[in-house]
Amino acid sequence: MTMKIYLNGRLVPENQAKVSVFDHGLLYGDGVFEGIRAYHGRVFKLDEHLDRLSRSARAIDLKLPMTPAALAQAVIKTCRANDIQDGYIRLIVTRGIGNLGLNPYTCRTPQVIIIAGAIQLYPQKLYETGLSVITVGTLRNHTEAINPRIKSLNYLNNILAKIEAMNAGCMECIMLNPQGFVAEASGDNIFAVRGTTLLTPPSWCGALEGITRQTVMELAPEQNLQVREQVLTRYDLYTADEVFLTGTAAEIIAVVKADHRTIGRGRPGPVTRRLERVYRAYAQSAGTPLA
Ligand code: PXG
Repeated sequence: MTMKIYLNGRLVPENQAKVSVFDHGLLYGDGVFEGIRAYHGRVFKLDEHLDRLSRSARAIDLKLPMTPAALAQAVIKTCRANDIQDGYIRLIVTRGIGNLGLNPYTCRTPQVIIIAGAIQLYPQKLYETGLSVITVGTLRNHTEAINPRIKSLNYLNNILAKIEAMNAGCMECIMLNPQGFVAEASGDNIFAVRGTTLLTPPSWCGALEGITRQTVMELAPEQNLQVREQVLTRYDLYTADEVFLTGTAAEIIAVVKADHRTIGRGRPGPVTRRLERVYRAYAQSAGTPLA
């Protein structure tokens, strides 16, 4: 079946969904995006994703050409047009067409693109065994270079980190910030479990304010778990009872090895497994209905 892509107010067949070679999204990675999940005919945390998109756009001085309400309607319309019940939605706003110079103000009209399709998941086996990760040499962007709170189209920082991880035989990595504190993984947030406390780096340490991270922080108290945003070093990961990653695609996944060291007992721990279950149940029962 041909996918229908939302492009500036119109749904077009995928082979006609094209952007200009002069779009600054392509020329400079100048733009913002969101990766959103649909579960059982509902869009999960749509308003939270749209809020973050608005903040990302503000942060790069990009004026969104549509209101959040109109963007929400466009997301829903695109899911419906593609018969999406469970899937992955990529919402992209590029700076638009300009000339070859950097100047973003030569770009008149931001381009809004929405792709709703199938989701690429980690194999189930990895949830059962847990991930091995390594700390990479590529540091997370300095907050005063490109703030990692911005979900921008410029993902080279994360891609360079991912390359190091893949070449070392790992699917994910730990990225440190320029001060040497733990920031996040290349495409996921990170938590350490110490007793009944969940520790995660504050966003100012170089982490994206993940929607999954936020959801875990909200679900934790009901599970008698405390959450603290805290500056973490690798010491905190190596000595943790459990470590896990959170993200829209991965949901919650255990980390059982970091830098060839075994974390906890070397298999997904009880807190991580419980949160995985609780998160999945919640995600499958909440959200903006598509019908
Ligand atoms: N940190 C980074 C750097 C991310 O890119 C997360 C954390 C987790 O945030 P959410 O809101 O998803 O809980 C992300 C987001 C993909 C894909 O297509 C996923 C992300 C980024 C880029 C691509 O799977 N994760």
